[in-house]
Amino acid sequence: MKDIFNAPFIKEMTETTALMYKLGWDERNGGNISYMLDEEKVTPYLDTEDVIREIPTGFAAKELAGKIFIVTGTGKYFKNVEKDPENNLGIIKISESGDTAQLLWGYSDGGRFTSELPAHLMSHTQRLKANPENRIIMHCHPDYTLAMTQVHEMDEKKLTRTLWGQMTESIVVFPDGIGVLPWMVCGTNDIGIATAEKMKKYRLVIWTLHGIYGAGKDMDETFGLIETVEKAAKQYMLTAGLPKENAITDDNLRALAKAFNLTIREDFLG
Ligand code: 2HA
Ligand code: ZN
Repeated sequence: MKDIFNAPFIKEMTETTALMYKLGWDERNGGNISYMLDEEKVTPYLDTEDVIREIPTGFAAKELAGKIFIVTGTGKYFKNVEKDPENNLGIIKISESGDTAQLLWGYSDGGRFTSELPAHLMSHTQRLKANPENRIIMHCHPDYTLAMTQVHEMDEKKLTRTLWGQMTESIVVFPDGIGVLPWMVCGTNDIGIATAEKMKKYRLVIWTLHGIYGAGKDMDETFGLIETVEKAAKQYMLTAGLPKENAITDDNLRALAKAFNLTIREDFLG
């Protein structure tokens, strides 16, 4: 067996959590990431039949039976993942019934996966239907996005249009727009179901007064989606209340869609 501490997926998790912490997106135990790993990328490092312990998932993730994920731990700090990945991360395999996660590696102090596992697994299920290449679900609490949820109407069309209007790159990066949930209790199956419902249509979902979810085929795509929303939200918050001299028009957005061959949510314009 190769040394798992050299596995590319461990490096991706430690580098990404460290970067997110430094950006201020993941205070204390805030935020979580789940990354679906193709079995052949895991077997050089781990015997995927060797189960350390079984942990109930709290719901039946049947469609993900046999799938392997590396997931941040509950109560763990992104700040600490890089210095102790084996305690702060875990590799789990979803059982046949979907209601148990078989721990293959990690959570070394007896811990378990993020409390947001329902939202993650239900979102993986929906995003895989939309795009079989989807691998990552990422959740965090970026400042400007969060601030915006206090002062902007939390309507999907209006919020997306505002963010598209903040900078030229927005619509190029997220032409499919942003789903919005009202404030809800986090860590529950209910918020998981509601998030996954939005993930049928969107790769980005904002939880009002809480944070953001992103989905993508790899870390760069997923991180890039959230980073771009956060940048646009920053523009909004930096200029909120100031008189606007210039603005991106619907026609500008249509021109971008044409130039970049984007399938945009046309009904979010006008
Ligand atoms: O895991 O961010 O939503 C901490 C959270 C809960
Ligand atoms: Zn959160």
